[in-house]
Order: sequence, then structure tokens, then C-alpha cells
Amino acid sequence: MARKKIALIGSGMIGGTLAHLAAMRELGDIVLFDIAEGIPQGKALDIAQAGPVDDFDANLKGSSDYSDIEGADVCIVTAGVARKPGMSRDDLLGINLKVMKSVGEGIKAHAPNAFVICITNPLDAMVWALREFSGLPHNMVVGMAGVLDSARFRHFLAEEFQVSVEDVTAFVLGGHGDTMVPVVEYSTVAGVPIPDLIKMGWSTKERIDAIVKRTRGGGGEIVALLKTGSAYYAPATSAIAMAESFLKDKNRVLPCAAHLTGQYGVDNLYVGVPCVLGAGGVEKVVEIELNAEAKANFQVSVDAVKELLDACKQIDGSL
Ligand code: TXD
Repeated sequence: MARKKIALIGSGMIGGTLAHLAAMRELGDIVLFDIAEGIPQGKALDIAQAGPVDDFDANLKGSSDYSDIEGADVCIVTAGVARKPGMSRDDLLGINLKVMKSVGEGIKAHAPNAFVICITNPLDAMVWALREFSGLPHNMVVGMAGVLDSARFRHFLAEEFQVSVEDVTAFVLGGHGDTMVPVVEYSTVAGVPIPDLIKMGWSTKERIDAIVKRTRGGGGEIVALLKTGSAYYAPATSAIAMAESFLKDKNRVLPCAAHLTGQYGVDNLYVGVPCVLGAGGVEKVVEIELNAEAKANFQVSVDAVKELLDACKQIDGSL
């Protein structure tokens, strides 16, 4: 059986980390693509030279030519400009929309059967635009944000409860970052929901509220510390979990920015919801009954995404 092919469009901090993780896990052969001269080739060679030490077999190629992504099974898109300190995700809109156009056209021409994971910010708008420009089926194009946001939430909760991160699950909905909606009733330690843990004296509502706030600002906290660029280890790890669920048909239930067609009362928008990811891409959207507070917060998120899409349509009349 031929190896799977993974195309990484954008070979910056997240793209390079994705390549390293995909190679170490032997998910397939890897093409690093970038418009920056020499970067994808240099990273491909560097990671390939880790293979003999770490015992992984993967062919890695760096390229600035879309024909090299031909027939890719998975494309992970990080191409664009990363957020700098003081810059909001939305400031990135104009620049990254143009990037999505060229990437979408490249995927359409060379990897129309791929499962596409978009990471570029502002995420919920970029994944929508990328789908439009690529013309791929909606179930095969998703955005990565929820796995990262829920991982941040789980990390902070595990610290709060002094338990292993393995046993903390988090249920998050909505847009990336600022407008994410953690549903605490469905977030648990080994199946015990957070409200019950509060009743048991493991934490307080105030402390959980502070954790939710910190999670929403999790990206900005790292940007402020790094000073140049944004987070990349956890974002790359999160996208690899999604790619792996597709490639191995694992049917993992992961929060993704998915195209909604009426679920949660939303039509024709990409918003973060839990999805079953398998060989068919998004195989199912998990739709739960929301309480009034979560519903209101989710609506804020949906409105923010709508606003971004309107701005995209203003910039590019073809959308
Ligand atoms: O949860 C999430 N979705 C995110 C999103 C979490 C963290 C960071 N997030 C966003 O991912 C971030 O705001 C950026 O929009 C992307 C990529 O972040 P990264 O840290 O990898 O950015 P880099 O290092 O600047 O890499 C971007 C690369 C860089 O090498 C450029 O030369 C390249 O993109 N680039 C392009 N490649 C191909 N084609 C075009 N047109 C292009 N333009 C720039």
C-alpha cells in the first residue's frame, strides 16, 4: 500500500512543527510548501535528517510549486501572516484572504480529493473562504481551533484540580479564542461534570470563570510572551490529531470549525462544534441542547463570524 501524502501549505512555525510531528508518527510522506524561498526545502531536509536518529521513515520534500502537492490525502493550511503583539486576529483579514485565494486554487487544481484543515487566522472566516475558493465538498474542509482551545482549557483545569490532563475532557463551541463557549456542564474529570466538582469543593465558580477567561485569551497570552509570532506547538499537535482521525478513520469526536446547515440554528457558516472525524471527513456534527447562557454566548460567536464574512465579501466581490 502506498504511503499517504500530507501537504503542508505554509512552512512557518506551525507548518514546520506539523511536518516534524507527522514524520515522527509516520502518518505519510510530507510536502512542505511555502512561497518563502528555501524555507520549505531547508525544513524538509532538516526533519528528514532526524529520521535516522528517531527511526522514522517518511519522504520529505520542500517546494514552492503547487504541482508537488498533487494527489495529497491531507492538506493543512497555515499560509498567511501570524498575529503580532497588539494586532487583532481581524487585522489579518485582508492579507490572509488573498492568501486563501491562491491556496484554494492550488488545492482545487492539484488535491481536490484531500481532507483540508485550515489553521490560518481569523480562523472561522478563513476556513469559509478557503472552502469557497477551493470548491471542495464542505465535509472535507474544516478549521482547527476547538481542539486547541479545549486543550488549553483542559490544561488549566487539570492544574486547578491537580489531576492528569488525560482525565479532563472539555466541551467547547463557537469561534476561536475570544468568543469560544466552554460548556462547563459537559466538561468533566473522568466523567464528573465541573458543576458537580464545584459542589464537591474541588473548585469555585469564580475560579472556573477565571479559567474560562484565561482560556479565551490563551492565544494572546502566548503572543505577549513570545513577542514575535504566536503559539505553534499546541496548534500543530491539535491539527495532527484531526488529520490522524481522518487518515486512520478513527471517528474521533473533536471540536472543529465545521460547515453548519441548520445545526444549532446556523446555516451556511463555519463555526466551532464537536464533530465526528473519519474517512469521510466530517461525518457527523454533535448537536446538544444548550442552556440559556451557552445559547447566548454561542450567538455572540456566530454574530462575530457573520461580521467577519461580511467584511470578506466586501474585500473580495467574488465571494
Ligand atoms: O488555533 C488556531 N487556528 C491558530 C491559528 C493558532 C495559532 C496560530 N494561528 C494562525 O496560524 C496564525 O495567526 C497564522 O495565521 C497561522 C500560521 O501561524 P505560524 O506561526 O505558522 O505563522 P508563520 O510562521 O508566519 O508561517 C506562515 C507561513 C510563512 O512561512 C509564510 O512565508 C507563508 O506562511 N506564506 C505563504 N505560503 C504559501 N502561500 C502563500 N500565499 C503564503 N503567504 C505566506
